[in-house]
Amino acid sequence: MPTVYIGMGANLASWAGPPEATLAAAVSRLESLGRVVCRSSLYSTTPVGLAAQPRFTNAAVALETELQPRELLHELLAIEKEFGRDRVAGIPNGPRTLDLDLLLWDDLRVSEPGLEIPHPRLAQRAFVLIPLNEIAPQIVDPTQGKTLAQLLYTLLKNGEGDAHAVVRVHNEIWRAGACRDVVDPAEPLRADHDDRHRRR
Ligand code: PH2
Ligand code: MG
Ligand code: MG
Repeated sequence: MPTVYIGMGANLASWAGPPEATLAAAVSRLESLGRVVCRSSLYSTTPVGLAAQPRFTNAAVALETELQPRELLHELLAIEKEFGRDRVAGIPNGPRTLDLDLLLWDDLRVSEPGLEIPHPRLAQRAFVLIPLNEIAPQIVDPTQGKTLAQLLYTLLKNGEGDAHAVVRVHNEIWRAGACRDVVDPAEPLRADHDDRHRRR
């Protein structure tokens, strides 16, 4: 089944509570779209693009789903709305109750109005790459031909390494779990060349 990586972010409270509670509740909603196979830790991150706003809470999850890209995008926008996201009143890069971004979808590349996969700013954003690298360091970004670990290394080397920019936080409400905790019974049956990048 296809695996989709989704970036999550919030810096305003929603009806579910503070950002970390919103992200936890949003994962429960994502479970209705497929199977959430792993989730990163929570991170407190310095706002990028517009400085005068609260710090963000960011995370990344992997979702196995049979939905098509447009269908999933539609569902993600609906979930954002459920948690109070107002795209009409909101300002670009501004504060929000919930942001759900399609980051990667296996080897798929889509460039259409309103839908771009991989996410076009993936490699420039530590608040995306650090959580994503935590759950999927070996995944290859098909536009760059590089693993997430390589992209993160390059980003940090180029001076995006501010210690306060992306800080891992612990919260009881959130249960992090890397993909390697998930046992895939089909794994040993896959052809070796297919398997090589997945081995852990
Ligand atoms: N999202 C943005 C703009 N800036 N900054 C941080 N730290 N985290 C975000 O999720 C974020 C941002 C637009 O989607
Ligand atoms: Mg978004
Ligand atoms: Mg975003």
